[in-house]
Amino acid sequence: MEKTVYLSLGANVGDREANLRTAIEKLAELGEVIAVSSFYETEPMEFTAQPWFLNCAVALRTKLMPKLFLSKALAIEQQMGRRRSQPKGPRAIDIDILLFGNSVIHTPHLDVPHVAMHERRFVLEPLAEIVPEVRHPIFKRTVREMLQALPHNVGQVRKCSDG
Ligand code: PH2
Ligand code: MG
Ligand code: MG
Repeated sequence: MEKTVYLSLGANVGDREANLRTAIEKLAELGEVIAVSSFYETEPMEFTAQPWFLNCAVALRTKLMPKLFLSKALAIEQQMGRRRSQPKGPRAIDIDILLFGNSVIHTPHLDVPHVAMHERRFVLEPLAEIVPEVRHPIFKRTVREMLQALPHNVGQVRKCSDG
């Protein structure tokens, strides 16, 4: 069965825009890319002593099961030179699964919905641009509602170009 998966992509090392575009091209091999948000310049969150990120959201129709999709997304990160040193630190590319249809998945290597998506402006703002009405399967809130509920002062994001 085909499902729509929503992804958050981020880069803050190297040519950030080229990295996002390369990742989107590679993701197109895992299914049909149906929407890409604008690219957003975003303030680093959680681990703050690092360069600003470029983030975007992607919607993709896929026949792959979540675990296989995850391993292929991680393989793309590896191919693109991602090395895990500092947790939440600088990276050439990060591909995070936000939502996988309406699935709720809790395993040691994969949690869907993404556990922090509702707290992150750098995730919700791009996602709201492409699918404001999609609903979080646990909180039952739409992306737009989650974005509106964020405190105004956390995590600056600036829209820069179309994805
Ligand atoms: N990713 C993180 C931690 N902090 N901050 C921004 N602005 N964008 C990110 O993609 C990001 C982050 C962990 O993956
Ligand atoms: Mg991440
Ligand atoms: Mg990640």
